Amino acid sequence: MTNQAIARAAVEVGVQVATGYPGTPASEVIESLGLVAEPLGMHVEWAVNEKVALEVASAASIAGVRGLTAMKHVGVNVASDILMVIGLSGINGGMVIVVGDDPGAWVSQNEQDSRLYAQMANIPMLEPSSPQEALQMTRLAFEISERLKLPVFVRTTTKVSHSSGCVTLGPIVKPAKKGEFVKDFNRYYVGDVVEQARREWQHNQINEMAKLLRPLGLNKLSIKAGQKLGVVASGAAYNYAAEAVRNLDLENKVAILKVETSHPFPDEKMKTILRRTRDVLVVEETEPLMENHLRELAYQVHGKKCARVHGRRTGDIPDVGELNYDIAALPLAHLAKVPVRHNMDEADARAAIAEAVPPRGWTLCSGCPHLGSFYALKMFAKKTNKRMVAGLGDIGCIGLAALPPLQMLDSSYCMGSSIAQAAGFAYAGVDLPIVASIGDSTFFHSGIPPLIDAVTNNAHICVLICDNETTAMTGHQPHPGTGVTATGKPTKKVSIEEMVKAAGVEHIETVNSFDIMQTYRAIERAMRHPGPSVVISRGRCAELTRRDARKQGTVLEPYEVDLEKCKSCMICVKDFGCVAITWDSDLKKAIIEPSLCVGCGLCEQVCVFRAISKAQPS
Ligand SMILES: Cc1ncc(C[n+]2csc(CCOP(=O)(O)OP(=O)(O)O)c2C)c(N)n1
Repeated sequence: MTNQAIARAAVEVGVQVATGYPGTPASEVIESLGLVAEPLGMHVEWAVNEKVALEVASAASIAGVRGLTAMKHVGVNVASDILMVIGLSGINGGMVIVVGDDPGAWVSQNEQDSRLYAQMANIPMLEPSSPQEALQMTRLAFEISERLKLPVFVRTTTKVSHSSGCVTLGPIVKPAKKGEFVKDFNRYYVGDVVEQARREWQHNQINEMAKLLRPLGLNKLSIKAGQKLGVVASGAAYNYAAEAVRNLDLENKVAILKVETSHPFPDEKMKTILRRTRDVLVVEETEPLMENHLRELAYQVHGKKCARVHGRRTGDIPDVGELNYDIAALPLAHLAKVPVRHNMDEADARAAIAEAVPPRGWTLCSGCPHLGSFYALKMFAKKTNKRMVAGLGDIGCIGLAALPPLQMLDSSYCMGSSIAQAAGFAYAGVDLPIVASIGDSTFFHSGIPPLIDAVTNNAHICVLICDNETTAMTGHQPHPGTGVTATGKPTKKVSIEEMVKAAGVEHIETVNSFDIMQTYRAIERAMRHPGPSVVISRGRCAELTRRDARKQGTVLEPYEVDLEKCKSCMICVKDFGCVAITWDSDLKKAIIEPSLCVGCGLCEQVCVFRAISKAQPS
């Protein structure tokens, strides 16, 4: 997998400090390194958030060892404060920032093009299209970084990050270096007069990069005399475009520039393709960056012999969203004046999947502790004057409580936003009980400053911290509250209760997520408190419970419905919504699928007719 290939490159070049914060599609880089950290003597950590991750790894690199940090695209927003200045001081040991973009926002709140960050921070960026390239380019990125003394981005997108292939490995260099700090105030004290000089230095380094690249053979341009049509593409988009060229039998007719340095762009090769063709189709994700840049270069090339540029801005490719083979093939066929040919393998695969897999909505897992927390909140909401609360949501599995049947969240923006937004509602005078719901990992990531803010300004809000003892949504990575490091070692647990107390919150209660009445009463008491209050609803993630049972060889005892007692009220199906409970339309009764039930007992508490209980062993 590309992410593993990146991790492998880090091992091959002797990275000594690797950090990250979980986020699809980039998580496997740090996960893979965590597995080998100990024998290699590498420090690998899941940092509390992306800013801290970048600060830790870049400091190690300032101290002369090689560092790497990995995050998803929105993580760069969090890390952007340090990102904007780290290039001014520069680093010493090679430093790579891996960023996984998510065109189409399949697993994210937005699609966002990290190439813009590379431009804004003026930090070089390489962009592989396959696992093999990911390994080679990451190695190269370390070399470039050390030569230029700048961090280097390696950008992937979901389809590249998660694609797999055969990869030729290189030798592993065992790092022998110890970090050393050579003081240099004019370099590391970024600001004021120093900033101007460092900015100039950074610009010069970027200009140097063009020279460095020449012998490395990056940015492959394939062009022959007489080719009137050109394609400029990068990353996953290059794969779609190259496949379209092959499938449409245009190999001899189309010039292709595969852009591998997304900052700085390969201007000379771009100008060549502009000069020598009549039309250039730009296939890129997500913003029309190369397209705009090519138009800018067209002014420099000027004269009649400059190609027209086609892409997202000309409507040849849709404005937004992830690309695919068809999106690339259609305008290409049009410009080449050949009939379009669809990729039948893909079309067949899609049809087969559609037939084999029934459509399924997003949902919380069966036995998820959040089912208990939000059912309790729903009970509370029903008892309020207006029979509703203002539910400010956050990122993570809890976000699924916004969907039917729970529908207890009215919003979701970005990590940590729920608490400050709830406070904003309170100051605005919103006449509803205001509840901010946030996961445990998110609380550590960015929930603490807004909680302090709410305390200082005495916001009348209830913060529901749903602690499922893991960073569930991204694959169960540890966080400061779990007492485990990225390498699986036990470490000090940071207590959420103590953090909340230290923030100055006066009303704090911890409840068991699997006890609905206890949680409900705690929310009720919390809402009666005049200032900010916190309810920590704690219950182990159901997936972890399943894993624990598999590891320990224990059997999870399922619950069952007593069909005689079931009055077909459907509360468990329509109001609660654990996916282990289904409706038998022949019997007109609720039934529990034993293979999905983890035995959490929430449904027993939900059933008003006491028809649900632990199954009797047969
Ligand atoms: C800035 C940023 N970094 C990372 C992510 C990826 N991400 C999405 S959900 C999530 C997990 C949140 O974990 P937690 O708060 O514990 O909630 P859970 O999923 O366990 O309920 C993460 C890290 C993101 N969306 N934004």
